[in-house]
Amino acid sequence: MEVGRRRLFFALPLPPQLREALGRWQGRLSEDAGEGARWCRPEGLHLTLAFLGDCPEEALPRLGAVGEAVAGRRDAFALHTAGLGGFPSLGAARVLWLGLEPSPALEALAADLRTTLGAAGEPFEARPFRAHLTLARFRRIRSLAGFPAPPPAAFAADRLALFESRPQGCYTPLQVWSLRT
Ligand code: 2AM
Repeated sequence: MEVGRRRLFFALPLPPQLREALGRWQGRLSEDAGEGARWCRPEGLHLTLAFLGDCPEEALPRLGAVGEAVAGRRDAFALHTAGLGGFPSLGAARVLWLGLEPSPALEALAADLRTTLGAAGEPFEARPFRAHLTLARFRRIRSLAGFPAPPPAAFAADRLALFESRPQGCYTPLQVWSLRT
């Protein structure tokens, strides 16, 4: 990446209890997953809403204004984890993720954020929003169909964050805004 550029994305940070529970589950499953699995660090687990990619340093204040505006008009809501899924599929996966029960509030938040980014002229990855929590990536495509899912959990979606993606899969929130309570 060029000097002065940062790899950024907007996401919901997960509460510590859920990150810890998912980290314990990752630890139990890591032996069964065999070679070539890269488990996402529990401290950086997140739900991506909009992926921005490499951005110039000067974009940070503008992106901060977008995050602040969107968070300031959206109410916090509850989310519920669902079953495991994979990209491209659970039977032939390069990415293992945890799904979420359908949430109109989550869809509305992602749509508001993306519309606001578009109106501000900030480019983002245009792939349709598909809510998931990535747990692991695999060097080779493999079937994960037999994997036991983590127990279902409810958590509060009450913060929006601008994250930076750093080398070695390290995801760090740079700015965090509370949703309305
Ligand atoms: P993923 O976990 O499903 O790959 C940081 O890379 C975050 O942004 C990850 O959660 C990643 O989703 C998401 N993301 C979305 N589009 C991306 C892209 N084109 N390249 C890298 N990450 C992307």
